[in-house]
Amino acid sequence: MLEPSQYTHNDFGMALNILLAFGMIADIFWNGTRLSFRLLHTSDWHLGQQLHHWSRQEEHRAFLNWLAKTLDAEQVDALIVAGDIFDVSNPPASAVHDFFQFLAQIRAAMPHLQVVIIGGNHDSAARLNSSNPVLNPLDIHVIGGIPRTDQGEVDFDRMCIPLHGPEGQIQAWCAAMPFIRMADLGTAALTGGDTAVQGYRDLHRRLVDYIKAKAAGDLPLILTGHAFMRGGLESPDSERRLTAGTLLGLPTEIFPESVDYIALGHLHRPQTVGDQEWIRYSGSPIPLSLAEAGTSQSCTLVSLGDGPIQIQTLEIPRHTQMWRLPEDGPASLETISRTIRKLPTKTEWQGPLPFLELRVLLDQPQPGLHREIQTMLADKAVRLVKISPTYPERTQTETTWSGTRLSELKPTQVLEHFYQQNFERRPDPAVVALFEQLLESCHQEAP
Ligand SMILES: [Mn+2]
Repeated sequence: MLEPSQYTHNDFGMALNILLAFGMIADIFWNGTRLSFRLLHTSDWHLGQQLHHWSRQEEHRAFLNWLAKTLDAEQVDALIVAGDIFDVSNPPASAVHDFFQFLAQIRAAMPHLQVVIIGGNHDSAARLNSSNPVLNPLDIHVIGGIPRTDQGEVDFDRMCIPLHGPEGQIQAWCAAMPFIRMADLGTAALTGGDTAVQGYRDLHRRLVDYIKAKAAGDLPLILTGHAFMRGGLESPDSERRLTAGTLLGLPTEIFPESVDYIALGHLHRPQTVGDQEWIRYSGSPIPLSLAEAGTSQSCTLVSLGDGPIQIQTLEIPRHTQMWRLPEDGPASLETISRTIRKLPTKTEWQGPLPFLELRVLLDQPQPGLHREIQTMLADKAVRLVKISPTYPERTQTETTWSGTRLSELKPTQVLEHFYQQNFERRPDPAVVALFEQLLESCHQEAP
């Protein structure tokens, strides 16, 4: 027979065990219902970019440091970089170094973080893919261009990436669609219009169908891509315009409806596509042109779980200021020189020297202007990017390029000027679109 005290002890012990077991079940259930997966979406880093010959490396490094800290602080499970990792297909060694340095840094600091990187129109697909033998085993997935099997078929399996939670279980799937080149769609798509749209739609649908067939259960599906969507707010000084055949901008109907979040790259200003919150451009992490100086840069943090998807933008601190002076528009040289006098000197200023654009109102081109302004700026804490002249008496339609450097013009502007001179009218939009397509293929074929 049991002693009363022992009996009481056992009784309590059993009750405690039952409570604990119940608690564990409740905990599993509770955690199960609030299970969430966090991904961070960024794009268009353009590592190696120069702003009118000024290096952006310091800004890029500051961003990558901020990103590494943010991934850790926000307990992110997957990082998605939606194309244009590098500014050019053959980036400088210093940019490639910074890219690998960053990947090594986050791999060491966050062992469970997964990384998905797709190629953009500025990237060389082959060059990005070349690091895969080293990066893949580290759970860093690089899809430089549309992968193909030995038989030349699209390799959907390579574009379909399971995303794991901290405990290793699959919590979401990523459909990683790199920038689609016209050659990926076949010759029929070159005519543009519906055939091209059909080509894009087919590729996305087949990829999503492939994942649905492979994935067990009803897990969130994220799609990442690099494309110009119709109605998007462009930043023409830093983006190379993308056309699909003669089509400018793709409709959202190319994406299957069953996707939970679409992480896009290409446009440099953060924006949603139409009013669809879940189809989004994260934008570039630094302003890539003077025109983007007034836009703030951000990354997108997405939480996926059983409840509705949660989207949050994380503003990226501006490392280097970008001044476009005078702020209220072009002004006379006299006003400009007053503006310059008010600028801080190098001894007064702390931190990176701001970039400067000066907007000058001129009656006629002034050959010595650049030198004159540089003399005025000698001890000022700025890096002169550009002097933008405006001639008030000229009409908007008249194009005059005296004093304009060829490097300041877009190839399309040169075409338009040439066309105007030879045919005395503006080129047809279809001609411009074909020219842009030709230009894009030249960029892609560059080594
Ligand atoms: Mn870009």
